[in-house]
Amino acid sequence: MNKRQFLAGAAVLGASAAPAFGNQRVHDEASAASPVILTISGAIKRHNRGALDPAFDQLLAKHQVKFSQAYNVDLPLLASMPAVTIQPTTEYDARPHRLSGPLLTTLLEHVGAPGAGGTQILLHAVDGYAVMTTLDKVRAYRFVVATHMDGKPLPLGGMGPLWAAYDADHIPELSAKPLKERFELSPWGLYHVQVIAG
Ligand SMILES: Nc1nc2c(c(=O)[nH]1)N[C@H]1C(S)=C(S)[C@@H](COP(=O)(O)O)O[C@H]1N2
Ligand SMILES: [Mo]
Repeated sequence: MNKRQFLAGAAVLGASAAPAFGNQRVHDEASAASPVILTISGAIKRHNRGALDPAFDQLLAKHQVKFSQAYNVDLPLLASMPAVTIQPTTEYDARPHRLSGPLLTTLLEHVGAPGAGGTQILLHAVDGYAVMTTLDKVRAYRFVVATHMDGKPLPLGGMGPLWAAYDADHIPELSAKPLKERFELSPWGLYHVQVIAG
């Protein structure tokens, strides 16, 4: 894919800032034992943190993310959700690898995202890579928020800690394409998901 999408993604983020929630009070979850590894913002009903803090939400702020409330996700939360395992041929070494973690739809339901198929889902990675897709596609591709590859936790600096992935070998419209063209919608280093009502 054209990497100018990096900038396009940033523009989308800026343009679709969450509406203000007035004085509604939101309490951060106290003294969580595990670091937040994913922030979900936008059109969701559940929140466990307040507005983006430009002082200390440095990476989000650099990527022009804006929200007045959001949902913090840590590894124990992901681990508490039913895990699925897929075994796609990855484009990096052309071999099948076992990727496991909860379905993205499970996570979206947890945070009270809309169920309409046209709901837009922006997947945003630590390197600035961002792709927009729809809930219809997230369901059809059975997107997994992978935490593990071949039984090992995905490292930050590699593909992790989270990799949005799908079993391209078993999705006809993707398996028909060359390996290098199957994974545009598959950001590694996923750290922010924005939900935009369709
Ligand atoms: N975090 C992140 N994920 C990404 C990308 C990227 O640049 N950063 N590129 C996407 C695209 S367009 C493809 S085709 C595959 C492989 O991209 P790469 O060869 O640039 O790694 O990963 C996808 N996931
Ligand atoms: Mo690509």
